[in-house]
Amino acid sequence: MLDLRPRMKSAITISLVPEARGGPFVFWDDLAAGFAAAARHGFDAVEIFPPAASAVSVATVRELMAKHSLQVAAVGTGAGWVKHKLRLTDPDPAVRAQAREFIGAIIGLAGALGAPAIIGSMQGRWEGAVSREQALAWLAVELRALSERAAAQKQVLLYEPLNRYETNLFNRNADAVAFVDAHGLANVRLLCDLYHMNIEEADLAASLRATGPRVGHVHFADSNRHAIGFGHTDAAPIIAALRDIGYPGYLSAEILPLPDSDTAAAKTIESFRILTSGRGGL
Ligand code: LER
Ligand code: MN
Repeated sequence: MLDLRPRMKSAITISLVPEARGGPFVFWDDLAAGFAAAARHGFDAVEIFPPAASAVSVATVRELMAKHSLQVAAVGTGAGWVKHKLRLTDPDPAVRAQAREFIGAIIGLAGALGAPAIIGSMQGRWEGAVSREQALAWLAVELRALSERAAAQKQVLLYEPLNRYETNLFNRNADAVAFVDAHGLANVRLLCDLYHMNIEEADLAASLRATGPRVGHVHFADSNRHAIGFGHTDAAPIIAALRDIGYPGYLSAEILPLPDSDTAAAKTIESFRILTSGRGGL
């Protein structure tokens, strides 16, 4: 029978942030070379991790998109933390305002490229004089303002639960969904990173099924944050869950460039094709 469920799409990461060196990005430093490599490997899209919105020319990216027939899957904001130490839950209101501005500008850039922006490490954490309750109250205010800004660009805002070593706000999808629902944040979707989920969730496929229409983006990473197929995550039930919830979005490889960028990209697209063709496990 004809399968009318939406097709999932492949994406691969390009980091333009030297300070993030050692982080989970496949291609580095050179946007044009990253686009060319993504096209050579047969990806549908790239995910861009810029140092700031002002560092990227919309016209240049649009030219690269047209030249290589690639979409932009998402734009990351992590440089706001890695480079500038800006967090949405910082005790200093001036820092929170700068964080909001930094992310707002990236929402503008992403929107011009037809993509959503990601809030990952810029969510920050509760610590010191800041209670969990206070940090979550600030987070709710900022997610509301930023998701409205995204809606004005006809985009959702992606919020990413991270593992316990990177945040103490939300580590599991169900807790993040409960928070987003409780605050009526209708334009926020979850970025479900399979690497973080491998650390925090009891059952990755069950968690994705429960998250359902709140799944807005997926970071496609194996247990060790290498390409899917290079670790021990059982990816077939995860893809089955995403198919069953009708997930129409990207499987985006936010992974370490190991053993090298090209091998990581090649393994990712090979795994993506096997898994999404319905030919089963790896
Ligand atoms: C960002 O998408 C992420 O997953 C964090 O772990 C930043 O490294
Ligand atoms: Mn991620």
